[in-house]
Amino acid sequence: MTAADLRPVHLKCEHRVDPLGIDERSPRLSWALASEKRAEVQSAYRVLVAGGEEDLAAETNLLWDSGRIKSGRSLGVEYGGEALRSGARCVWNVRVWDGEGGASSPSEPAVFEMGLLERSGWEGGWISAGEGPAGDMEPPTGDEYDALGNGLAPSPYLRREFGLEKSVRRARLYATARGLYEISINGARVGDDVLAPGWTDYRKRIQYQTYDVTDLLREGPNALGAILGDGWYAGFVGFDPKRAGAHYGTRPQLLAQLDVEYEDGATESVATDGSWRSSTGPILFSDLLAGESYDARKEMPGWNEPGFEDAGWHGVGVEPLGDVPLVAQPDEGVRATEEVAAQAVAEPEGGVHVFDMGQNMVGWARLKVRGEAGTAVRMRFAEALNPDGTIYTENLRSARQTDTYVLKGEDEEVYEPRFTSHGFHYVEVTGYPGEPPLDAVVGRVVHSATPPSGSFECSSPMVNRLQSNIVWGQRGNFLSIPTDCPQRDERLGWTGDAQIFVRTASLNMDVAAFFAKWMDDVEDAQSPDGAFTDVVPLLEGSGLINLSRGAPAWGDAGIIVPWTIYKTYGDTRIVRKHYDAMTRWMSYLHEANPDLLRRNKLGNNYGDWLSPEGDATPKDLLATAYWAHDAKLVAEMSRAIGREGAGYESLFENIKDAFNRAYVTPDGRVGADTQTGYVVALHMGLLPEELRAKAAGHLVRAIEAKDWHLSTGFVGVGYLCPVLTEAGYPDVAYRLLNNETYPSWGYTIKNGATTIWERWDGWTEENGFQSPNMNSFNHYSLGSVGEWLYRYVAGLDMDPETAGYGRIVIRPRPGGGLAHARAEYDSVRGRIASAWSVEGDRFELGIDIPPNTTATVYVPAEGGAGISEGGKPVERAEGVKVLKMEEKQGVLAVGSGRYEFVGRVAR
Ligand code: RAM
Repeated sequence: MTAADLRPVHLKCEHRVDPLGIDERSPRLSWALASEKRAEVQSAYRVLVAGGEEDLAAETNLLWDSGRIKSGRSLGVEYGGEALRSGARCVWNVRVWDGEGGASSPSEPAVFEMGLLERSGWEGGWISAGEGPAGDMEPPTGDEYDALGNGLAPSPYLRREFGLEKSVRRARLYATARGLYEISINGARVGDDVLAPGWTDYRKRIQYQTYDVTDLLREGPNALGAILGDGWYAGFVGFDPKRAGAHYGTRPQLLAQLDVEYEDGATESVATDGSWRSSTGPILFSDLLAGESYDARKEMPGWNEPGFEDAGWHGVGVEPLGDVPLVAQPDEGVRATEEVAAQAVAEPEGGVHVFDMGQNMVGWARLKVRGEAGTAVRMRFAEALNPDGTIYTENLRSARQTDTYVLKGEDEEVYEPRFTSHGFHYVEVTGYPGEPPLDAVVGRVVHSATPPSGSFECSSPMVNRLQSNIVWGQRGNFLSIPTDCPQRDERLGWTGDAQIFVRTASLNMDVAAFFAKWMDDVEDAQSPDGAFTDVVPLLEGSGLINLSRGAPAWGDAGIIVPWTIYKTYGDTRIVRKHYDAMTRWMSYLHEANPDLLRRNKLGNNYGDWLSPEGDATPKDLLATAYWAHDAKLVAEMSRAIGREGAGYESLFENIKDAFNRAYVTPDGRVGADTQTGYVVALHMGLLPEELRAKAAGHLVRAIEAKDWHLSTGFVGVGYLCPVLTEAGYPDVAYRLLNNETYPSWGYTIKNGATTIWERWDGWTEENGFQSPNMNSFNHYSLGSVGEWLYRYVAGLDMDPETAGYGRIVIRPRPGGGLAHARAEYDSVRGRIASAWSVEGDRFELGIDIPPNTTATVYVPAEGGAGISEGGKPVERAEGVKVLKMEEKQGVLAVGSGRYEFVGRVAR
């Protein structure tokens, strides 16, 4: 019997598609399911893993055969075959059985490959340019460099030639840097990662990347070439007005190893050692915040190919491997994923051209230019314009974000920087020879390449713009770590921003691997007494403000982020891995606050950061609420991994009691009667049942008191619309959504926002720009309303009792004047969709539910109207069970499949 209908698709290993170079010794395998039939389930599976495609197809020499396992499981199946060695390439597939016992065909094969698992597998050491300090080399000169005057150094170029005597069967390059690197073989760039190896606390953990370079090698002479940048390791980081030497190091170093396997099975390695040569070249300096300065006249054609005359080059310094763990990059890495064409170019001053990219974006620009050798073209990047059309750069603080290109004088020259990144909507070009055409500048969008997973769209252009702004904010700020902003001298992994946005992020893109990586950073930064930090990776000794530990709603990211990843992706390993860190945090809070009100060891207590009413919401109230929330989440995570969670459940109840005694009145008023106070109390389940409705009423009154506007800051904003909707006030939530006056999302959009602003009043008619001291136009925190768009407006949600969308809830909330709304989401179990439209009182809802899941569906049925599916009364529809018919809606249970419902809404 076959069940050709049920198909395993989207095979993933460690959350990724065909990952190369992983160091999980028992990799987890997952698949989603697709089928055209209704109510499909998986009753069993069988995974096969082999060392190559042929063996897999023939089912010979298998590394692992799971056997037929009777189970509906499709997530996180641990590889259970023989131990995998460094570099082992594994090809696998899965077949599944449906509810009737029919077998599917095997899936398309997928691949994963092990990285360098043992430290002893690394043969070389860390190499750096020259023998002495980097200052040995010719320093850049000129006004531009002098103005920086802080030791920015030219980028080292490193090379080595080697011969290969036989034809190559396979070759892998493992590479990393203290700093940033770009590597090439025989003149061809290796891979498409940028800003590798990414940011970690380099004193605790350094990521390496793995590349398949088989096709780049040839029999005979070959050459490896690398360019290094300062990056987070040695460049400007955060608001430190000097180079980051104080944080990690001062001169970049490369560690790389090329492992070659010949056709005859013999192997050979070429590693970073004393045989490499070094020089400087056209990159005068390249810094994440300062930008890049490139003199094309200094290019060295052929430097990364064999046969290049490198007699004038220096040797290299070699440092031993050291004992900082080298780990395989667990996520997708950073890449340039898209190009943005300039929309317009203006000339606000003679010779100053300003390109409008039509979108606030993050990355850099590719410049196309023709002119005389020695001509310097300068590009400055900004998010906004002054009234006279010149670029507004004050809000960048000390981040220079300027790239300079000096022409070599060829026909057409094309330039892109390597080791920098800018946040910008406008590019100012000066020194361009002649009139620059519109395509002289092309925007390159750079971010952690988390795969898109969801989309939301509705009938309101403003709301669609909001969704777009959220997604652009996510792309721009997920750059190896979740940052607060991409433009000014900050760009740090602020934990509060990450926790409030993570759920929204997980709907827009597959962030499972990205946050798994960042949680390692979070644990690296945790202080010995258990406190999670304000920023991750932790930056110590950082100028402007004194970063702290333990801040409410910031440190709590150490609980909320892994919980969200567990819930969204069904990933229990992230919970297991960080469970001790989480319990240390819980003890830290408890020891400091034995009376169960969180008033001690708060670090910098930011409160409801950037709320239009300042610190009106008592900070200790927020702190205590978050602690209770942590307790509840840890209890749930404990159960998920089979640990005792009861202690945390009672802790939750006890904090809840203390919270009520301290902040809640008998008529349901919370704290200082602010919106955020009610929002957290309701969202976190802190009120006795009988006071919930009252408190929700007070929340609505508090909104009315602001003339039906929100007054939430970073902390309250994410849960505001969900809480209103859950409490029976979707109309109020929609009112906030549709507002176009200050403060609202619509106000920022009316004023030209194409990303989420840091502050509700980033720019106002009355006052113009907010203080340049802190005014980013690309911060995602206030975009945490995004989850409400998916989960409530479109109604695509997960049953809170399950993880990984095992049970789905489809519950659209038509309203707000929307004629239609739609969300699609590639969950770990397969594609989910919910699309509704209203015409008159006719309500249509089309949904997709993936196999092996079930859904509860709420269909509006005003006045007890009947519901139909596929043209039939729902009672007779295949695969639909009516759970309840209520006065205004029907509650249905369905299995997988596509369904078309028609119900009725009030006119
Ligand atoms: C600002 C950051 C960040 C916020 C902290 C408290 O400097 O931009 O968004 O989390 O302050």
